[in-house]
Amino acid sequence: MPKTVDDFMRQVAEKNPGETEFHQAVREVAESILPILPRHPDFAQEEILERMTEPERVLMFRVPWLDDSGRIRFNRGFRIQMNSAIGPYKGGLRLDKSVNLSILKFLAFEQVFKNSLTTLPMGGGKGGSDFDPIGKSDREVMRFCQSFMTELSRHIGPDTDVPAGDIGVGAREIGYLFGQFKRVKNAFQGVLTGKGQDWGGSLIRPEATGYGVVYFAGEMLKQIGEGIKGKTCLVSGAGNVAINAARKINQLGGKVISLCDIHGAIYDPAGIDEEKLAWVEELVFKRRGFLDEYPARFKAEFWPQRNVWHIPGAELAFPCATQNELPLASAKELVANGIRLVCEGANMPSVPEAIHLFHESGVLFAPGKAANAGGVAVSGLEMSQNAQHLSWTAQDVEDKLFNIMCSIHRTCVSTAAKYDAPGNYVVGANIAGFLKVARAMLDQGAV
Ligand code: 2IT
Repeated sequence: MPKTVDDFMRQVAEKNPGETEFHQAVREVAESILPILPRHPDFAQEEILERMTEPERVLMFRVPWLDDSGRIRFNRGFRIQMNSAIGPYKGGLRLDKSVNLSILKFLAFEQVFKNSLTTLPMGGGKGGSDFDPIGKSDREVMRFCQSFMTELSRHIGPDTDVPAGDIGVGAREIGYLFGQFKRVKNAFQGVLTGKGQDWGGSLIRPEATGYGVVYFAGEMLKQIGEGIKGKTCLVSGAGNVAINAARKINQLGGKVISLCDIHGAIYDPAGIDEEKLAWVEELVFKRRGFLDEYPARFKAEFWPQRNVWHIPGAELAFPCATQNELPLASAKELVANGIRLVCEGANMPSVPEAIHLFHESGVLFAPGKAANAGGVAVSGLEMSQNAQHLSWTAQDVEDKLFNIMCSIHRTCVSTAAKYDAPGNYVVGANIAGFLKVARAMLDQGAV
């Protein structure tokens, strides 16, 4: 008798009490995988899905640092080494005050399936800290990163675990982390991705997640004989993913009318073109400012403490901010306003009820683990370049990124069709991501 999703989730919840985001991510996968286990009795017999929900290793550590006044501060550091069946652990580091064990386990779990979909040999991991970078000086961020890496350096390596950026970790933080790793290990190694271009980074890595999301949406639209050109788009977020998704939408002839951050949303009906995006990029990453400055510079409306989903007039939506940023009420607004496609740039931005509504309403929907895989895919390409001690041109990397996104899209479509859920990208991504890892786990025995 196959387990029901509720039975399966009861066990997961008992073993991981209170970890609501982790439960949410596991349930979504279990809903896709449990129904297919009768077709793959080995996977059920060997408890593959059950084992996948148990991290191979969880590291939690104290991160002490001195603030600018000389006062001692400390945060909690984490690295979840979730699954190494198909390659070294790979996944970002997040610095945000919301970080806790549940958030990082959900992200690490998602990363396993996402990395499997990229076609590259990468296992899944995630890490970070509840350190809040907002309002911290450069020097404080540096001291934090150095302390964090002093501990993390014992547990990572180019063939073991290769972290990268995520929310709150960009070029600046990767630089400080890399410098400290090199110092304590006396080794110049490709142990992080997202590095600076002068010291082992890959061209297009900063753009990759956002570009990949839009390439994926383009492939979805191609299926119905359409494209990005001429489409009005809602984008949420104002970080690396949102900015570069907006940039690619512009390049492909679409129009972006929104962005948002922790203080609120902007609505710019004329379109957020490349000049405006360059200004936002400088605001966010150089001046460390917020979008409430936008209307003083460009003609736009600013809604304090609102998300972007109530804004009418768009056909495509790209949630590129954070988990659960798109609640059911917002999904209802999107559907009522005639949205036709939702393509996730963030990890798990749509709540399960929102995804359900999109499916019911005939809205094309792509989950983050497929649509935002371009970021980690180009991280994989950065690892290849490091291993070969050479670097590819921007055009080379972008062509490879495009081909990988097309391949992920094809895999989702064909897998969904094969397992009786045609057009369902959630089912396609979950099953395809699962199968490769599951086969590897089966081959490798009880480890
Ligand atoms: O969510 C993600 O895929 C990332 N934060 C990027 C991970 C990576 O290793 O590039």
